[in-house]
Amino acid sequence: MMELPPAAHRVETTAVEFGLKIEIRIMPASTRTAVEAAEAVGAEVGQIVKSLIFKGKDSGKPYLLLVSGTNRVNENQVARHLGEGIDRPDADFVREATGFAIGGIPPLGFATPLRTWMDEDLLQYETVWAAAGTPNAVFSVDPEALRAAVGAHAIKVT
Ligand code: 5CA
Repeated sequence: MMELPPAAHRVETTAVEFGLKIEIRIMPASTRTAVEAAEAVGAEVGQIVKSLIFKGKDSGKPYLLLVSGTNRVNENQVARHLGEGIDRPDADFVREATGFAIGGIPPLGFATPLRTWMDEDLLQYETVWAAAGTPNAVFSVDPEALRAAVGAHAIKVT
């Protein structure tokens, strides 16, 4: 197997543990944003999984939302599912909660598991692409298989 950067290797190892079949690709171009990732892999922006961290307003705890690249999260809508309001945390909080840096946050591979929800719009695609731990590493996956592997509920986020 190709040698992966340590952050991408953590994603790979977790996928294997979860029985999720993924193939990580290290791209020559940036995949830091959903638009860049879509360009790099030749997919629609909607097929890109944004792994977004939110912070519970009451608990201060992190939540992971897996969101279609074309969607903007309606925080009030999502709060109804989470049971508390949410804020967007700063980059330090995201790093602390996930162990990864913004631009490469993956949907799995965390030292401490994150409570995770998935944008139902991702499930319309046969294949989606998510970050694999670095700003130029991605992997493709069947969205339903990803949802099941991470134990996420599918919800409307918009
Ligand atoms: N690799 C791509 C596609 S998979 C990616 O990670 N896209 S992303 O959308 O999931 O990650 C970028 C997101 O990080 C942005 O949508 C933005 O919401 C968030 N972000 C960017 N800068 C900051 C910051 N300074 N603090 C908190 N969040 C940030």
